[in-house]
Amino acid sequence: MQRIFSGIQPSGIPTLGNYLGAIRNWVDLQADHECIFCVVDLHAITVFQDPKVLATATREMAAVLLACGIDPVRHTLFLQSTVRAHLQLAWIFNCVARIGWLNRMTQFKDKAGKDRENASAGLYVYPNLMAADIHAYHATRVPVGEDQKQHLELANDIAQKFNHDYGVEFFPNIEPLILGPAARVMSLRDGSKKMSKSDPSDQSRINLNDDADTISLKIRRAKTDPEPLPSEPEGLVGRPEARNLVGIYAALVGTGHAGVLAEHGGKGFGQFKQALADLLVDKLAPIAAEATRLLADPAGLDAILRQGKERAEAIADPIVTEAERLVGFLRP
Ligand code: AQP
Repeated sequence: MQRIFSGIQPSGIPTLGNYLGAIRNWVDLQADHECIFCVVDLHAITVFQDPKVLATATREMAAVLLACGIDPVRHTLFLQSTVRAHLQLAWIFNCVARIGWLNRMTQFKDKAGKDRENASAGLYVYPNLMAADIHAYHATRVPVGEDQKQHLELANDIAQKFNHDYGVEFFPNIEPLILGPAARVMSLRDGSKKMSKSDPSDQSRINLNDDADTISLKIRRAKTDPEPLPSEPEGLVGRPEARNLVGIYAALVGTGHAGVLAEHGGKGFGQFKQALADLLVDKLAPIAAEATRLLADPAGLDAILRQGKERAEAIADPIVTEAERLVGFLRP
């Protein structure tokens, strides 16, 4: 059975984008993989987080993951900062990765924006920590959204250079799994921007804890154009907002764009948005209800995360100890 590792930042409430691009696939992968899922709080602080907000968001993220169907009994769910092996290996990888490689990372450029000099050093070396997250478990498959592919290529480059420099075959090659028909969900306010949990506008996204009224209102207010829906996918070219809403619908019902347009082509957005909102409420309301139930029992949630930490350490500690030995660190 192949080992999967994947993480999500507690940088806000998880969104519909996180759900369709990542979490939903994680749930399915549990059937035939050994899965390690992590709330990556170390990654979250590469951009300043208010400590109280971070603590709350970390709990909420864990609850939502469980509510979506992550199984903490058969698989492993834990908080990244509780397993020190991530940091130990990340430092080694900071010394293996080349500055030129990091300079090519488009996500750093996107996240740092124009004021690059003022971005944290952590944001710059974030891909090295991500490589350590995966390699600390010798995971071979990583389900990610399209936007993370470049970081996985870097993780493979780091592994190869480590193996080459130390004359070993220690870290395996990682295979990205880009799954699902809606690999990239876009902002409800701007079809050219990805839906993000840290977007300053709450109206740009559907949060997985939004109630039915909020979901309906956000979809009603979602940006569109004045034309009715086309009856063929080609008609979505140059209409990013329409394409996004059709893509979300398609991902939820499990058909392609063509299937959705065969049913809804020719309709105005008023009618289509109502159908989409109903579908979203149907799929997401049970998740929000279960997350609320889990959050009402903080001790129960902590126990699940502590068990996850112990299981994660049992795998990662021996691997990272061996990496340290290969590097030449003494353990007198
Ligand atoms: N809009 C999206 N469409 C599809 N997949 C998405 N993912 C994120 N946004 C979308 C996927 O969710 C996983 C977890 O992401 P993350 O939290 O580690 O970081 P992110 O990609 O930066 O997600 P956000 O929501 O945009 O967070 P912030 O706002 O903090 O930057 C990843 O597999 C990602 O591809």
